[in-house]
Amino acid sequence: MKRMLMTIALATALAGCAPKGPSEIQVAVTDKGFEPASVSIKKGADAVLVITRKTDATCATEAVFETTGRKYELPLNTPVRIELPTEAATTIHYACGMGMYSGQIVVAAK
Ligand SMILES: [Cu+2]
Repeated sequence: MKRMLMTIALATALAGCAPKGPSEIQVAVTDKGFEPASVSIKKGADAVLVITRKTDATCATEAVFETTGRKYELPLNTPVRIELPTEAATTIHYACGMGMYSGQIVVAAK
């Protein structure tokens, strides 16, 4: 019995190594702003937005989400993971603190 439990524990640990979880949408902050500025995902998709600021040349050091008002600091060269609500088909807008650079995520119905 003990051996069986250990086998199960091992199998579970191994399964944990397999790549899974939300799909990552990579967006970079370059001297042109958010790139790509528009990305599309499917409604209901398990997705996370990963923003990595790669330049110090712009004021886009944070991302502010229009609908939620939530603000995410974007430290240089540090991927910042942002959970995306995808229950409804909508367009999620975000921008830098001053609204000079902006991006959007289109949650498409199909
Ligand atoms: Cu700005």
